[in-house]
Amino acid sequence: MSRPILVLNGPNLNLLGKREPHIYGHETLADIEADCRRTGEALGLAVDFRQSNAEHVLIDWIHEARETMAGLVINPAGLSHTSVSLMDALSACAFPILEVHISNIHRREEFRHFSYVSRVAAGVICGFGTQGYTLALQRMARLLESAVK
Ligand code: CA2
Repeated sequence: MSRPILVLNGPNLNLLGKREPHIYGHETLADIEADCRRTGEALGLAVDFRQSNAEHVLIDWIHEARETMAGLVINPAGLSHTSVSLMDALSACAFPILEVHISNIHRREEFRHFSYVSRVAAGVICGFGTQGYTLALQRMARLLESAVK
């Protein structure tokens, strides 16, 4: 049985669809999870989808993922721009890491233009709305396929 892909969501993403739809759209995190599951099934990838508002919980899940997951898709939310600790946890992972942002962070405030996570990610998707998650899963399938060849 092959390992699942962990899809991790950082602080405040539980509010998606409930506030600021002009930036993040109308889809809720549950809608995104359903999209990821559908896409994962089509790609033959099991998806483990999680969200936490706590940095230490995200870091603990990343540590655990090192032994249990095949890859990581992460929307680190605001922690992208601030967390050396999250970057350090990610840098200890051997599997592919893909970073997703729903909004185009480069069109927004200057402080969102830099991401610590991008330094350790194999790729970054931003500004594609919630579709970015399923695009990342497609890319993950391709990366894992070429890794076994
Ligand atoms: O565009 C993204 O996906 C972000 O990662 C979202 C983060 C933001 O800090 C990043 O700069 C870009 C914010 C997540 C909070 O989402 C909310 C959703 C609805 C209402 C309030 C916050």
